[in-house]
Amino acid sequence: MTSMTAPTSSPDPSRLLITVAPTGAETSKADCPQLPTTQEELVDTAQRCEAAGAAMIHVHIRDDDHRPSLDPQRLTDTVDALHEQSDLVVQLSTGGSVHDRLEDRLKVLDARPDSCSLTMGTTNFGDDVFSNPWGFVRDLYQLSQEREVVPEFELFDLGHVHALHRLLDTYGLPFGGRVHCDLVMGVPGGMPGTTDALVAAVAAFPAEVTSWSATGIGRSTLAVALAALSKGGHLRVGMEDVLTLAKGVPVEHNAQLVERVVQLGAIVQRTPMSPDEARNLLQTKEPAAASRRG
Ligand code: KMH
Ligand code: ZN
Repeated sequence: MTSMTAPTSSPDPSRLLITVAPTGAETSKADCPQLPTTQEELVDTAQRCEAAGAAMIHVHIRDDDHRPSLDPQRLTDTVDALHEQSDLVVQLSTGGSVHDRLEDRLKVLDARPDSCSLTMGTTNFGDDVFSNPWGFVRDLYQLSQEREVVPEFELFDLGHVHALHRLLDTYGLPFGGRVHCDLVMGVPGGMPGTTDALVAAVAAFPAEVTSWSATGIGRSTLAVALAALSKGGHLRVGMEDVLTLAKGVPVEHNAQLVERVVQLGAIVQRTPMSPDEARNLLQTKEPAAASRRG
């Protein structure tokens, strides 16, 4: 894989990749009944968010009791259902929940997603620890190269940006040759959701980075979105990261968060990318014809 070179075509700067992260692993269905946790709810979310302007979905699944799950069959069924019933680029979380075992997180790639999240280091995560030791990062990266799954590098801290330099220098470019990052900002334990932190992280990116998005947790969501837009980045939004539209106003459907950033993008003359444009940007592998909506 080290022989891959980055494609040279430059993406259209007026296009905006919107990724929706609708569920996450940290909020309970009991606390937030509108959180999409069943396959039916996830498909509805994908369809409504695609109609609203999203091009990629970052997926965490739940079990029959709505608890976070990495069940291999359920992951495969979810990827297939999303491919069959939406056009979105399907990105599976390999982060899972803070309680998931590293070996189970590696098996996520068996479900053959288009993309997978790949967090570049261990982070304090509120009162918990989100564990990503170097050996795990390396193994997951090499597995993504073998399985031809495009990673999205999740950067929770400036040190994660430095670790990305080390990874690319040592193991070469990802499958497809593009390097796409997502700054996850405002996690208690990671970098703050501020313009200053975003500018510092972007300035430290390796030269190989071809595209990036950002998301701010909780109240930092709008500050991070505005900072990312002003630096030419893309956006991730969703109930994994924020549960209110304003103080005391709960999100009722993830599509509302997508619609809001479509409006922000319009102010700076950025229009939402289609899923096919996102596939081209990220150079994902074409899903098997049978499993992709025709
Ligand atoms: N649930 C967090 C501990 C990812 O999806 O890759 C990790 C997370 C990152 O959400
Ligand atoms: Zn996630």
